[in-house]
Amino acid sequence: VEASIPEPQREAWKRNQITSFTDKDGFEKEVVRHVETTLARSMFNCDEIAAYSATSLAFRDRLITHWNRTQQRQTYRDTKRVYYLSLEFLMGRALDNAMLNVGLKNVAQDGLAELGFRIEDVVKQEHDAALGNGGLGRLAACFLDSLATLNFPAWGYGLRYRYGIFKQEIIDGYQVEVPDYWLDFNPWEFPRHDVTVDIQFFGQVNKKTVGGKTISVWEAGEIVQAVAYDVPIPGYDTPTTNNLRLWSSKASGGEFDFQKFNSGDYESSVADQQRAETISAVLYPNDNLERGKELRLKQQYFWVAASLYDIVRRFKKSRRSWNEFPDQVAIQLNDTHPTLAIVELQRILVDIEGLEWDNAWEIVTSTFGYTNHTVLPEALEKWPVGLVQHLLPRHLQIIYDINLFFLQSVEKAFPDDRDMLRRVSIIEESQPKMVRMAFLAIVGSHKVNGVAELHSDLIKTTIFKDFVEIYGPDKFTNVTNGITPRRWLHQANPRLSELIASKCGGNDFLKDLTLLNQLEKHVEDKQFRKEWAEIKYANKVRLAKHIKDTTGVVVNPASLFDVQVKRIHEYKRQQLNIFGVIHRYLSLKAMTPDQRKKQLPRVSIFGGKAAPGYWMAKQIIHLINSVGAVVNKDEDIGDLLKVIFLEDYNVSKAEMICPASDISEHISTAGTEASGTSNMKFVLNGGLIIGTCDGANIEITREIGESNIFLFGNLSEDVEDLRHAHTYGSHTIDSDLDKVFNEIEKGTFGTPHDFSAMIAAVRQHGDYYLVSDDFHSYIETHQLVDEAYRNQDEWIAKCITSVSRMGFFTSDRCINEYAEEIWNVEPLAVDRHSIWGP
Ligand code: GP0
Repeated sequence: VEASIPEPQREAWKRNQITSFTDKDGFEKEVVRHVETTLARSMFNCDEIAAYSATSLAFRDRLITHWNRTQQRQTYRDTKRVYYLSLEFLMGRALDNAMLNVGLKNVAQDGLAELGFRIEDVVKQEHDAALGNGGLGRLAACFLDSLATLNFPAWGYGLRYRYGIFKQEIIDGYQVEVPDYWLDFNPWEFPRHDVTVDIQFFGQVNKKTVGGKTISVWEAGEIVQAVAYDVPIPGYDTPTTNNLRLWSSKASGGEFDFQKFNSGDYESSVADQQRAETISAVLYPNDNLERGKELRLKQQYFWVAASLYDIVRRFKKSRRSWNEFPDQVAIQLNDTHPTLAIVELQRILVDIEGLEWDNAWEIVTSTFGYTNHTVLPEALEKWPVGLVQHLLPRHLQIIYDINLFFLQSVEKAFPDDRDMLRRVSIIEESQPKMVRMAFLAIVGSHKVNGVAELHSDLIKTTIFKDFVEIYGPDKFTNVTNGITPRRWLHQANPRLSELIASKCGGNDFLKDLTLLNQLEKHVEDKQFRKEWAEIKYANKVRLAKHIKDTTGVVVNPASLFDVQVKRIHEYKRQQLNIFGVIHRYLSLKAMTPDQRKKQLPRVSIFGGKAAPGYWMAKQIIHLINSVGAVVNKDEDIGDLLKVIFLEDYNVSKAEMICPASDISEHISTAGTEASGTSNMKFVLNGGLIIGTCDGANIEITREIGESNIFLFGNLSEDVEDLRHAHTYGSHTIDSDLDKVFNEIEKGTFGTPHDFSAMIAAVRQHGDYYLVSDDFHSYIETHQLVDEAYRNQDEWIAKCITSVSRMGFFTSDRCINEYAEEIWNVEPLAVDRHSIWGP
């Protein structure tokens, strides 16, 4: 059925074009209308939640008209689109971001005030959209913001989990996980009950001959329906509003299986329904760890198949030949999670569209790009061949064929190297056999990138070394990560953003972050430094209040705030930090009261979630809380040291924490943190960092200068030898660290047994993460931090200088690099006034 309105009737549509509010009165009208109609309330029962809901609905209406026009424009121009496939989108809150991006926050603030609300309280009613674990998911969210801001025709595709990352509670010093049911009221999504795709699983493959040609037909064993939910993504200071499409699973064929229903098997028809819904029920809460669960593989295929169906359907509308597919479509794989998309597109082209294998494969490999986010072996995805066979029988055949042709070409190029074939095979000949997803992603893509220079070099010399030999170095590239300055400066730190704007010629720096370099000429300006310091202090006061409200501990905002917030992981080394804190505590205890008076007061702030099954990470959380319990009530120590664990670290809390840090910790074992992105957020908010020579820390140092960062520890090129020496040589641990361990073992911080495994990991089990090797240099560097902080004037100068040199780390730069080097797409120029035409 043709849904497009015929030309003669379009006049009426154009006449009745929706106009969005632009001023306070218009905004208020919309809020009142939504309170009284959509929410069926009135001024007699409008609480902050209702005010939040109505404000969101008012902005949502605005976004969706922009969204419609953006889609019309993109369809009309029919240029190449980018599709960003990510199993995680860690979006955080939407309202504040929407208000700022469309430039109407002031209007909303005034309007809400007249209606009886403070905008800060209204904004806080929103539940974070937490469909991600950490860096990888948040990167995807920053990319969406940049893609829209830069007017790229781009879509995100993900899963609409009913439960996002769990809510963390700390009970008796331990992490407890609580489900995050976030969909009760979510004004930011549009269910598209008309956009559905049937996804099949299990079954068998039959050969059929059609017109003299043998084709494979996959007969389904089970069908599940994917339903689209659209989330509008507003660009900053542009009408472009892109789409994030999230798929939700449901039983196909309506609510019930009517045959079962009618034959009296009501319960089992409800059970089928629930089984289907399980697919998109919950986000797997692992960061940098893959656990090979069948349901996870089902999620991956479900999401990838629905997304590709949608992409292909859109491509087909313009009736081009298949060979034009890569000119119209670029698909980026955020890690290996969507790698089945490569196989699925090959299947569509060969089995359904009838293309020859080689022709199809050429199209497939020209379409995909793959981003690697880690070298940690435990995070590299592998699926048992048997499981893939069972769930996706036709896909396994295609994987075997892809592998066969690939290995044949390798054999041709390296005729005498049999071991090479074993090493690079997509199928690992282990017991059981495994499909190596990263290798499949490399073979099926035209570009592979790492996320920081060191990381991109490391993948070329370690895990993907053979592939560089096979394909040559040009297939591998680097795109250093970035962050959106809209959320991570303008939204999180409005006062600093305003101060910066006053020195950089207005808000243009938010769209061209290199304009920050204009700050540098004001570094010596006393008044400017003073205002800068005042803003930092106010942000610390705000965090101190949050600490008091949530933990009961009173901290002095004049202390040095030392922050480490990120997922808890042994490679990120929160244990190094807490051992350092214990060392500081012991030193303070050993001092006379007079000596103590000369010490710099410090607050050590930790936050982050541990994967529910990651026992050691949970022990680290417990140790931090146990140390806090002792130190925070020690009257000898008072303000000199406080140790805080902030519960339930998430995006909205990060927006409060980043602006309040003096120094933050990015202290992974060299070579293990692919990039890190919070390092960028902290520096951009006028905090300094202490870190190892790892990930993006290295490039941050290059940009801001060595004198503005506190680097310590062994280098990545030495890690292997050190580990080898621990295992095969004698391993004497650092003497200061030994004292820390002895104190823990004395029971100073509670039952020593609770922490014995953490200590044994260093003392007895080879200290894989090099905690002891880096301890001395870590402690010394923290002394340098203390000294530097005593000179507030110079400290502030370092902060300002650093911010002025952070232009490189905007995700806008990143997206432009992807667009040019990997996607070959161009932005669509937007004319703010022409809506219907080209
Ligand atoms: C990498 F492999 N990352 C993974 C993963 O499973 N989850 C995840 O969040 C992160 C890296 O650890 C990172 O270094 C990186 O910057 C981020 O992906 C985005 O590239 C954390 O900041």
